[in-house]
Amino acid sequence: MHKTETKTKRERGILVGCGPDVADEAAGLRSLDELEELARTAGVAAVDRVYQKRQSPDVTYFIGSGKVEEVAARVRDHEAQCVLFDNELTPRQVRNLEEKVGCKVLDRSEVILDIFASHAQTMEAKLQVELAQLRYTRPRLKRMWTHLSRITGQGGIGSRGPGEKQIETDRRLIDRRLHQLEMELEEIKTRKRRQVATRGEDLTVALVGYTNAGKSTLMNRLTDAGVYEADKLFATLDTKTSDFILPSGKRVLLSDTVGFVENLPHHLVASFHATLEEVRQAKLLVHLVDVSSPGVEQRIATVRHVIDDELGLRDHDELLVFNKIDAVEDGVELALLRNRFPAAISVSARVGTGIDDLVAAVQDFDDRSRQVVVLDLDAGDGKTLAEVRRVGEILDADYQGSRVAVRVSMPASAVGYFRRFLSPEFRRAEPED
Ligand SMILES: Nc1nc2c(ncn2[C@@H]2O[C@H](COP(=O)(O)OP(=O)(O)OP(=O)(O)O)[C@@H](O)[C@H]2O)c(=O)[nH]1
Ligand SMILES: [Mg+2]
Repeated sequence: MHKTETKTKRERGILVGCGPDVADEAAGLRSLDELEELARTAGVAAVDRVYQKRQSPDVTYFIGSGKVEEVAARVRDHEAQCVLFDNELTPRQVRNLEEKVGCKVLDRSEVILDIFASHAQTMEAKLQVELAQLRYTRPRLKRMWTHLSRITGQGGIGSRGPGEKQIETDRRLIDRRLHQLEMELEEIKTRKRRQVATRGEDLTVALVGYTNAGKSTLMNRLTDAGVYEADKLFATLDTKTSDFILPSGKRVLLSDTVGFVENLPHHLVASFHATLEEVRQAKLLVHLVDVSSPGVEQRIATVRHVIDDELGLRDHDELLVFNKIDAVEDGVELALLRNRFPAAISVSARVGTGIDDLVAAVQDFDDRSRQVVVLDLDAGDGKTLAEVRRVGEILDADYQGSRVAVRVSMPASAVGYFRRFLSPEFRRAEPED
């Protein structure tokens, strides 16, 4: 109840961005639009913005000292309570800036962290947010202490003694908690990995994409998951898995998960590895793109960068899907995009257009892909062995008395046919109804 109260009372904030050259300015301004959206989600109304073109950031303030004065003046004019920087700031820059502008200064990472903290619902999400917060806070302890000393009226610059000791203790406490969180999350990850291993006969698919692309809406269209969909950034922070059946009768386990955003702080992605475990284990990634948003290509690149580099899943198969085609005109821009990404499928998760094409593409992927499974057969069952040989390629066979464990690579779509021979680790955990 408290939360909604504070959320409705919006703080006023000034947005600040800084980029190197003219060519970059359009992207910089678009990024500021997104920061405004992030701010709105975090409960801050952006009342003004300042953008500076600058070759390299200033060590003391990030922006030039003249610009700092300008920001300070705007803070006074608008009676703003915070200044939000689109760029990553060092703890020292934050401290220097706060002194000059007279209100709190946050960078993009902190804004995103704030949203994550207020949207985290489940235990897993909460643990991950805490991990990200602590990882962010640890190198900034000094700044926090300095603030504290300023507020309490003692110390300030130069009185380092007790502060250092306090930082030492805090750092030790943080390290202990960090270790504990990492252990708990590792356990969750291991548990999930075990669950996924028992899904041998189903096709695992993960929905990935930029935040607000419509992943949860598509999830609800394809399955009866009933997940939360909303026109806000990072509405989903957990992974939810639900199923639907392909025309071939094969079951697809579809996972909806947290979205990505440009300049997503690295430590945040790292903290969400437990939640992203389903993405890691998926055979196919359905990469959903909101084509009604600005900077579509940039967003595609951002998501691919997170998947390839941050998560290290370069080898995963991707099916690119353009969403929200109901919200764009079928004009030049869409034609250019289709030209750039000819394999992409166009859908509207909200209206339902193109969903059949999407399902057909998933079916097609399944028909084309191969899977390695272990079948547990009666050594004398020549008929089944012959069938296995006909559809697949036997990699090795392990004879144990009258039984034989055959490791075989076969079309993924054929696995269901042999389901009663699948060795337990490849079988579905729950019984079929
Ligand atoms: N016009 C239109 N809007 C859509 C479509 N699909 C989703 N939306 C809207 O886009 C907004 C975001 O949808 P979500 O499904 O919550 O998006 P998400 O990708 O799960 O977002 P996060 O979980 O916040 O990352 C909602 O307001 C949806 O109603 C579509 O096909 N057309
Ligand atoms: Mg969602």
